[in-house]
Amino acid sequence: HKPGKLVKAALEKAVDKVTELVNPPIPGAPNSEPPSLEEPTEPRGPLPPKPDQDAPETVSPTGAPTGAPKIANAQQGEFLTTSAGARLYDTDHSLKAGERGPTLLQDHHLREKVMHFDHERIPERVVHARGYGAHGVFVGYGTATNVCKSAFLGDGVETPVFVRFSTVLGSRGSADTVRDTRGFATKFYTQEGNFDLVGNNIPVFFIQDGIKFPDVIHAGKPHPDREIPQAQSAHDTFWDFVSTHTEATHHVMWNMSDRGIPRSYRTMEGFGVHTFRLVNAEGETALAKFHWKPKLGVHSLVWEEAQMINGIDPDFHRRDLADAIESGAYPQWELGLQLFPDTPKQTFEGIDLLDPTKIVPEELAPVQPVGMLTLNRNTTNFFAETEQVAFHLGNLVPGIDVTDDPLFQARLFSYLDTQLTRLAGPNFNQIPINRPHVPVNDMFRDGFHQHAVHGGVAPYRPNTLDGGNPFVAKAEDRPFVEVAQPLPRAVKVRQSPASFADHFTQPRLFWLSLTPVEKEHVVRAFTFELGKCYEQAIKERQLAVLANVDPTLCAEVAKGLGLPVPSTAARPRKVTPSPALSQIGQTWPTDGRIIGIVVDPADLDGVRTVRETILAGGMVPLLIAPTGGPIGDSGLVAQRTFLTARSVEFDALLLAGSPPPGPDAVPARDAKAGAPGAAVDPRVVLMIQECFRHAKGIGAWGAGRAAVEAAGCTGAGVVLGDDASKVLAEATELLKSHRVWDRFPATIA
Ligand code: HDE
Repeated sequence: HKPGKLVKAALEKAVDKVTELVNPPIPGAPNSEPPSLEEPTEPRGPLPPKPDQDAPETVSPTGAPTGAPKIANAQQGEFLTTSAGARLYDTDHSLKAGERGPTLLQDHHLREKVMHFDHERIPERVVHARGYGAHGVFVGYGTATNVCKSAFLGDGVETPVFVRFSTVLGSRGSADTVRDTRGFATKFYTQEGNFDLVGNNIPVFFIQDGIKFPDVIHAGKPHPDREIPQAQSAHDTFWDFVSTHTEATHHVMWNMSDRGIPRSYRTMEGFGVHTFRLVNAEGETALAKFHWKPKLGVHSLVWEEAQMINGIDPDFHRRDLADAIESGAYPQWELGLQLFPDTPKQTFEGIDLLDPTKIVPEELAPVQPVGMLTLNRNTTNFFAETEQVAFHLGNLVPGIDVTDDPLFQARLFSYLDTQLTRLAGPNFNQIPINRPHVPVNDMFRDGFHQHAVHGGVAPYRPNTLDGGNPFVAKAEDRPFVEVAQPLPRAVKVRQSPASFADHFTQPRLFWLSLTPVEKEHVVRAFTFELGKCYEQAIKERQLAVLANVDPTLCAEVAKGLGLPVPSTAARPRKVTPSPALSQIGQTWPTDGRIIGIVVDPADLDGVRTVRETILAGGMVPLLIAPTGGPIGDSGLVAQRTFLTARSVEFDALLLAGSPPPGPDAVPARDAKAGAPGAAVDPRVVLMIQECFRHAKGIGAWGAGRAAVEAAGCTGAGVVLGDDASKVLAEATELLKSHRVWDRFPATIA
């Protein structure tokens, strides 16, 4: 046993390896070779970034362009190094006293590698932890200039943006399609500094005063004893809170509607929620609410579908957004303004504009388009961009100011404060994704994670030593100036205005504006959520709240829960419905919609034509075959197999054949030999039945019709024919209305 010899041998081996690595000529050229399954043995230039990805704008920590190349493929250069730049010869073996000996403390690379890994995670956002972002551009129409002097709203002005969508309650690794509110936060990198519009997909909020935010979030988050349930409101603490805190009722109505389970981020509206104060070049003010209107319309999942997706594809929404951008189907939203005169009362048609639990129906104040947002670039690095982006309502530009909405005011504190823990210090605006695209001269110095090397000696004002720089801007230099808003004579109180006490008129307005199918979904959502509560008293109290909204709603939910209708029901208030709140009744573009096509390799008639027509129509065909690989000798390739496909991935399903059970099929429980359906793969039968239950268009031609018959699905939205193109045309027509609404039982008037 001679350890000295062993160490020597290991050293010799290592030296050989280093010589091997250092000596060969380094090609450095971009990798143009075909992909190889072998591990590369020589250093080579970095792979080019994907065309739809690009690193954030490279500007210095003070915002000036550096001229440096974008670091799209950072750290994929030729040699692995330590963080101090020393080249490494081995990263797979720790330095040991002999092959079987103890690890040496001397091993800097081991310690550094593990140390860095140990600290890779930062605290997730306390709310909106799960999110997904993308880059894009906002183009102003110039239509807002009479009310708002912000340069980015000017005609044709292009402003880079970063948008982060999110759920509220779930933690970072939770699923996308839970029932929840969605965040819709936009950072505009304008020429007058960053403007952050940090909104939601629901136009009202749970609370009227920011001091209640910890309460509502503590109630909605999982129970503190067992940390169950994750990412949902279907539990006792949530309903305990909202049933006793009736100002949440309006928001809860939206959550329990189809808005709580969007089909896609691309098909969600966005709302600034609060009323903002706009200022024009003449100094005149107006009150305004911001709206994002998706070009594809507002569409949702159905509850069973949403629940299935959470298991089958928890990344459903982020995948959908990234795929759409990658394929060039850039999602678009039009920014619109509802405008109101800035009167001392700050109300409009009797609606208190400072109350964030109230909307102003679009029929009373139309949404006026002021610009278009297009998301056209995926992130290069999720952590660097989506995780590190820090939005803040105080990031305002000339022309847009706050109001005294007490929720808005509290948020102005929270969004700076939270970053101190999450991004570990006060220099988070130096992180590339947060940097403005204009010069920054903030005179803030030092602090954790300071990236700037500030020159000069006088970071104070007034100074003479640095030539008096930086100077404060004069009016013509377009500084941000707070509106000199006169305040009424007041006393300091912990109270809300009387108008904030009406918690039921608008929830009723929302309910009455829905179609019967949408109402049915609201009833089922309430019944599901309350059905998940254990405490009887909570269910009864929430029924009493619903009785104040609408007697039918209350009675239907009570029926589902098996509880009596409360005797306290108030007399229904008179409200005028707002049809604009319903998601049903129009037709929309079908861009980026996904159509599954079940293919029987033995019978491929029409498949190619149908696939090409779908592509030409801007939709996405997905071929589903019994096994992977090429489909017969058609030249087509299966994108899904009966094992990997599930109905929830498609917006419509076409059947080009009735494939018999594939090699890995497990017979359906009720598929007795000889029974109809036994001849068709049971997973295909299931796919058809699920699409049918979820009111999706189903089309079949030729032999495919036998599969639909085997599934026992007939009636509205099931298109059977002999001509593939005709069947597709009809199915696409159905898709324009999003779902085959007639298929849902309409039991509520
Ligand atoms: Fe937020 N909210 N919020 N919020 N919020 C945060 O900020 C907070 C509210 C919204 O993608 C946090 O950076 C308080 C309304 C979105 O990064 C935190 C109050 C609306 C996002 C915070 C509210 C929102 C956040 C957590 C009551 C819709 C995600 C991490 C006064 C208009 C932004 C962070 C992103 C994030 C606090 C109310 C939307 C803790 C105290 C109302 C979309 O600062």
